[in-house]
Amino acid sequence: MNPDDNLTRRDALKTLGTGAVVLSLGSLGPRVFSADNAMEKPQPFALPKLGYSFDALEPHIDARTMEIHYTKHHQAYINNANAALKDYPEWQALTATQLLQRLPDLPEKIRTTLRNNVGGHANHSFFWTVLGPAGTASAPDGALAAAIDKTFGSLEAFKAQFADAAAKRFGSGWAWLGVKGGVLSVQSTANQDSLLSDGAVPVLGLDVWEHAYYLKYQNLRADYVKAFWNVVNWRQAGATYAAALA
Ligand code: MN3
Repeated sequence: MNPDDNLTRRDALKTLGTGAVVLSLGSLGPRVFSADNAMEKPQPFALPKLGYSFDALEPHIDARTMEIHYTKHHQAYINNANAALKDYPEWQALTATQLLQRLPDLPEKIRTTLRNNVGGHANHSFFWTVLGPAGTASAPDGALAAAIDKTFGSLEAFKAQFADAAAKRFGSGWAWLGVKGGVLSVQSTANQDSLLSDGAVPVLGLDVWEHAYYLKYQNLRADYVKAFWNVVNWRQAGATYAAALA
């Protein structure tokens, strides 16, 4: 465990102890993602730095979509989440990850708002990290590659299952490769629901809201899903998988 985890826990408990809600020691899990991930940062929530320019994913994901998606949509989730938490100091010591892991404990008045907007912040913060310019880390390797082969039969079989989940998600939501109890699986969630709220850890995710693809692909979601494979940062997915097993 990282020494910072203890400090974070102590601070959280101290803060929570003064509020109406008291969490028991150990109820805040260790960090899920690396410390520089926005999902593990203290509040107030803020846009993470993108590791590449808006046009870096062209032609698969266009620059205009990236710019609007990042500066408008993601920012809106952040603004809404921070506004909802403003009057709840006892919940301000938690990270986005911790809030999503504790959804049933959140005050009912702001629970749905946080589910949607902390979820939106976390999902997008995660999504930006698993994208990268074409060709930088174009296939899984190491433990993740082995686990994908073992679980799905082959990388191509995994991609087919993932694309199916992305295609069948009705309306707005996400397709995921997640790990829970050491087991990989393909999932999809509605709206901005997070795998973290189900005790799982996302390894790879794809935003299938229309705002993620409509400018370039219009109604052709399947073409967008196919193009996604060109800009997956498998190195990042592999690192997340390794950390989730540790
Ligand atoms: Mn989105």
